[in-house]
This record gives sequence, structure tokens and C-alpha cells, in this order.
Amino acid sequence: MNESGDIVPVAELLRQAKKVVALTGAGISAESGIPTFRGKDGLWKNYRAEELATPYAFDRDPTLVWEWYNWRRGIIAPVEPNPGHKVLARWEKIFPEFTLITQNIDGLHWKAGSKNILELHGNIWKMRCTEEGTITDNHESPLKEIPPHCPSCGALLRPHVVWFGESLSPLILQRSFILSSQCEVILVIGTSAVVQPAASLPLSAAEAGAKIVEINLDPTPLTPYADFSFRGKSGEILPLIDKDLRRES
Ligand code: BJW
Repeated sequence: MNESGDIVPVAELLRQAKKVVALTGAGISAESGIPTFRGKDGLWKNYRAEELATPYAFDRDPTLVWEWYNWRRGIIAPVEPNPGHKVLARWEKIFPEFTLITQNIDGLHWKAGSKNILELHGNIWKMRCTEEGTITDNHESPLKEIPPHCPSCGALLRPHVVWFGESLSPLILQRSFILSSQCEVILVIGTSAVVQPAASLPLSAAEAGAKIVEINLDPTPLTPYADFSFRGKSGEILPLIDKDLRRES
């Protein structure tokens, strides 16, 4: 593992690569002002995940769960993508095959201009009818009605996100594993790498021969498996790698 934080060999690795995957987590949006989940200022320091991000919590108290999402939508709505998001959007244009797999539901990668995104855990700006399964875009913030109801059938709407104990979209998950196992480099950015099955993607990439480049403020369970590990802010490190890529390309 290279923990020196040396940009040059990573830029060189990327320069040779045709198939690149980036897996992002809450850390990439932290510099835009969105709290992460775990850690000292994490969203779950004050709210217990089991109380809010589970289907059982929603069945028990949909109003409480929607109030939490309404609060988070209010935080996310005005924020802008940071330099980390923007570099990933640019890389979609320079690599022959670049796939962005995100655990984030904040929509900031779309806002930064990325187009080829696999959202593993859904999107906070979408709602799903609990009866009909219909998915609709909804950018209202604050929400006028809590909990909101389906305009077509009157049933409860829920956030179109993946809670603990729920399955991820099989199509998105399968595509994520296939692309990870085909890439030459996987960048793992701003995730604590503890939530499954997302945390297995870098390992399946490595098993198939890919190099792992991790960018995180802190070490994670993935760090021992990383070929290159950068300790720092993704909004600073990604632009440095990008600058080196531009310099010699
Ligand atoms: C910076 C930075 C900066 C800060 N720059 N870095 C196999 C084994 C064990 C358990 C399981 C398993 N399979 C399934 C499970 C159960 C469960 C699970 O994984 N539990 C573990 C916690 C143990 N998984 C599930 O239930 C999943 N479903 C599933 O697998 O279905 C089948 C199944 C079910 C049950 C049993 C078996 C099979 C679903 C997981 C859904 C996760 N949903 C959430 C909420 C989404 C909606 C919402 O947002 O409200 O997704 S949980 C939350 O965690 C959210 C995130 O996407 C996800 C990951 O968090 P992330 O992004 O890593 O954030 P943090 O805060 O943890 O980390 C931030 C990192 O950034 C830190 O490391 C910082 O250092 C760093 N950082 N600033 C760079 N500027």
C-alpha cells in the first residue's frame, strides 16, 4: 500500500486506464455542507439509524421519518457540488469508460454534471407510492404535507431510498458488480466502507485485478486492501490528481 499521498503514481495509473469506477459515499458531499452519517458530526450522532432509516420505523411512525427527511432535504436543497464532484463529472468525459457508483442520495453528482451514475441507495428527491410503487420526482422543500400522500391513489408516499434490511435494486447492484469486476482502477471516495453490499464492490474489483485508490479523512476497513491511500479531503485531493492528469495528457 502507498500511503505517502503521492499523486504522481496514481495519475500515471489513471493515465494508463481505460475502465475506471468511482465509488462515492457521504464524505464527498461533506465539503458542500452535508453531514456524513457516522463519525463525530455524523447525522446519526443525534438520531438513531434504527429509529429512522428502516422500514419498521416508517411503518411505526411515518410522520417522524418524513420529518427527518424533510429536514435533510432542507439542508441539501441549497448546496452546490464541490470540486470533488466536479472532477468526477469531468472524468466521465476523459476516460473511455467511467462509471460513478454512489451511495449518496443527495443528487449532487447530477448537479455537478455527471450523467452515468448508479445510485445504490436511491435519491432523496424521489418519492415512491407504498401501494402502487410509482416513483415520482419531488423537489418541494419544505414539504407542504407530512407525511405526503399519493396524488393518484391516496396511499402513503415514502422516500425512494434504501433502508437497512431492504434490498438494493437488483439491476443497479448487478451492473455495479459487473462494472467493478471489469475496471482497472476503482477509486473509493469518502465512504466508511462498512455498509453492505456497497462495501464489497472494491474487493470484488480487486479480486478481478483492479487497483484500489482510497481517498478518506480516516482509515477504513478497506484501507489494508488499498493500493493507494490518501488521507485528506476529496475536494482537495481529486483536483490535485486531475491537475496532474491534465499536465501530462
Ligand atoms: C471524507 C470527508 C472528506 C468525511 N473527504 N472523506 C453483509 C454483512 C453484514 C451486514 C449486512 C450484509 N448485507 C447486508 C447487511 C445489513 C446492512 C449492513 O450493511 N449493515 C452494516 C452497517 C453492518 N445492509 C443492508 O441492510 C442493505 N441491504 C441489503 O443488503 O439487503 C439484503 C440483506 C438485508 C439484510 C440482511 C442481509 C441481506 C441496505 C443498506 C442501505 C443503507 N442505507 C443508508 C441510508 C440511505 C437513506 C438515507 O440516507 O436516509 O445509506 S445507511 C447510510 O450508510 C446511507 C449511506 O449511503 C451508507 C454508507 O455511508 P457512507 O456513505 O459510507 O457514510 P459514512 O458517514 O459512514 O462515512 C463517511 C466517510 O467519509 C467517513 O469514512 C469519513 O472519514 C469520510 N469523510 N469527510 C473524504 N471531506
